[in-house]
Amino acid sequence: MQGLEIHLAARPVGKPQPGDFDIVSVAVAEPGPGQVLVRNHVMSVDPYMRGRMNDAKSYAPPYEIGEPLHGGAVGEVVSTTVDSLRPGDFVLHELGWREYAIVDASQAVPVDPSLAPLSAYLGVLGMPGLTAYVGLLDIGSFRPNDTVFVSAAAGAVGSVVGQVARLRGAKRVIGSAGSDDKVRYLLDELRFDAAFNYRTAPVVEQLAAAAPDGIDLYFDNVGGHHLEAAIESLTLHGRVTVCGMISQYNAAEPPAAPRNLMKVVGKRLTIRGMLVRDHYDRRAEFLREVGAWVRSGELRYAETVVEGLRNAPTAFTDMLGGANTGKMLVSLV
Ligand code: NAP
Ligand code: FER
Repeated sequence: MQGLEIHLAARPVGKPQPGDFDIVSVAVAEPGPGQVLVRNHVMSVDPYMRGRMNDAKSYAPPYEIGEPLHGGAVGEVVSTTVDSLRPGDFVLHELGWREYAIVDASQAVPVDPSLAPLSAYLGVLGMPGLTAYVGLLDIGSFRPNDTVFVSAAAGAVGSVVGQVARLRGAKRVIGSAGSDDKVRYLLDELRFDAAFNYRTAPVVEQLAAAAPDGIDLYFDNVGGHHLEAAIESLTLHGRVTVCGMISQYNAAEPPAAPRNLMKVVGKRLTIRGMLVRDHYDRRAEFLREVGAWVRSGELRYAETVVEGLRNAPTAFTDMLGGANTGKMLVSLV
């Protein structure tokens, strides 16, 4: 039996191009001792993958040229050499970007398709949802009555940040996004108090108008002018969770902003970075609270699903450009 996988052909310069990826047909192997063969049903494309395509030392090692890419995926166990996993079981694992994966059973987390759709384990109830939950509550020290601003607010992480803030009793939740449709989605579906399209006018002006009394907490997914604007609007002792800076992931030049970091001093701001890998001890609590809101419909989520492994590189590049509302996913069956 043959299966397709996506290899890194070349390190992208700027925005990834189709030639940076190879689509390769390989023979599907049998699982060795302690392994399972998984047929992937759905895989994730995530912003951090852009960083791993560069040959730069970072918190995660670079992808290798000529090797398959990897990342979160959910699939069905086809054959197994272990007693703990049976054919037909569904598992979450880290060998996406391929139709079939040989996964060490120790690296395969069983998921229950009757509790939530398989895709949810890669988004709202998965790594991005946990990032939002921990980043808001623990890293950002969210308190009821805070005014919260989140960028990339219509995305996988941002949409959970804004809704958890609302459900936990924020005074005001403000989001920014890159299209008028996304702004409408934030206001009408996710019930943000205010939202704006950062492409239509300077962020600093739109944020000041949306938050006349300032913001207490900024959840940064974007960096650059968004961070600069947030520093302007933050109140005394305000807090920033630095989750990501996607405006820089394809950039070849250092960012032009923020230029106002000295205001961190006078305002006594706290700016704290985070990596979700440090916080899996919070997963059970996260699933309890956010899972209940998802089941009750109080917390909504969207997915943008691209079909077929061949389209995964385009899905990835389009996600970096803002084509997704909610989590960007690739379905493989
Ligand atoms: P996402 O928000 O679902 O998708 C990325 C979005 O970023 C796009 O849809 C686009 O939406 C926006 N974007 C792209 N370029 C932009 C720019 N120049 N300015 C403003 N917005 C831009 O992705 P996600 O998975 O939820 O990730 C969101 C952020 O969280 C990223 O920075 C990611 O690296 C970070 N993250 C960090 C951790 C951690 O552990 N630290 C874990 C997960 C994610 P628009 O249409 O609104 O532009
Ligand atoms: C991202 C997704 C995940 C990201 C970072 C992570 C900064 C971190 C994962 C980890 O904890 O290793 O988009 O961007």
